[in-house]
Amino acid sequence: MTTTLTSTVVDGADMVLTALQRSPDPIEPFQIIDENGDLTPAGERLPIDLGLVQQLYVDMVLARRLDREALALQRQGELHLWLMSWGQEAAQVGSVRALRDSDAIFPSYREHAVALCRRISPGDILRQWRGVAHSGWDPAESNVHIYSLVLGTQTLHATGYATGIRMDRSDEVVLTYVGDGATSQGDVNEAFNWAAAGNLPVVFFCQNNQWAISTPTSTQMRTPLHVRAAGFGLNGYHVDGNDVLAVHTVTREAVARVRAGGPPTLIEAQTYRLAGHSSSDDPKRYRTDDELAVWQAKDPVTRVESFLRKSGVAASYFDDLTARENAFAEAVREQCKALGGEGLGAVFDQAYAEPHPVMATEKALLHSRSSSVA
Ligand SMILES: Cc1ncc(C[n+]2csc(CCOP(=O)(O)OP(=O)(O)O)c2C)c(N)n1
Repeated sequence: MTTTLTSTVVDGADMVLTALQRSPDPIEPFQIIDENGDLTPAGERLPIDLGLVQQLYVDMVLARRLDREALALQRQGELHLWLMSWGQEAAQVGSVRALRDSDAIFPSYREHAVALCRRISPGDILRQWRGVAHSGWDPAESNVHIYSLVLGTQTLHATGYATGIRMDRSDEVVLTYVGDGATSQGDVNEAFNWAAAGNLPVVFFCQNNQWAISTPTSTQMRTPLHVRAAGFGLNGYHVDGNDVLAVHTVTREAVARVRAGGPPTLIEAQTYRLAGHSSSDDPKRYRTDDELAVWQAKDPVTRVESFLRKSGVAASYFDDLTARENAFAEAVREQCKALGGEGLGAVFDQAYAEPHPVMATEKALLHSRSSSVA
């Protein structure tokens, strides 16, 4: 009898193990334009809107220029810190351009291309990195909430906001950006679960840029993120995050489903942070030149340029864009310097309602190092 019982339990355990091994398989990332700027078999079957590709390309070129200028400004002492989005332009532009302006966005801290697409000025984007304010812009004007530097918290804000949308019976959708590393935070897993449990209108967009500062994705997770979605009750998508048209197509489809009342969604976009984590980071200390070269060959901007040139787009389009890019760079520099340094002391005064000794010490330290502190 005992033997039979033991045998039954063991059989049951075997069944559980077999079932676990049958969890959903990873899928290849969806791609429309490959690394060489050619259409993939999936892309060949889709109607391609060349005007849209040109618009997305402009957005990416300007975003990359903002990064270049901001890093130079940081090196010149005009910004305290800058977090580069270099290499992630397609993931950001493709996704934000799939939303309505009335859809709310909850970013992390690297979504400068998103902010530009929502017409937030370069000066407003740079403001907090210059240290003259705690944040850069009024979310009510752009429906882009302020950058969140505490990893993953924005996913809970987005989920709470989506609860409000559901209560208002509005058809708005919320999109929140999250990094691969931040998905290890408890907050993010709570947001996934509550969004699914309440069938809330939220899309979680993960830019898997392969690194969380110096920690590679491979040491951070065993199950790919898009596979994990199903366990929470989220729809899961996997896309080439360096292919702007694929990102745009996937996000448009995901957002339409959510807007129609479908389950909340997790999109995993494979991309790469081509620069350091921030202006204070040296990525050569933890990743190889060979790895960088692999991803440089997948550059999201140059592949679209190749595609457009092969599609017969006139040289004048590229010339006009270069002129526009240079004028934009000038505006970035001017707007940064126009921010002045007057608010530098105020960020300490506004951290707590009451005076705080640590803030006083840090403010005094800053005063001793800078003549422009008010
Ligand atoms: C709650 C919290 N823990 C730790 C940090 C320190 N930190 C800042 S960025 C970062 C890595 C984040 O990586 P990932 O989520 O992949 O985003 P990425 O920077 O690659 O865009 C860490 C650990 C933080 N800001 N907040």
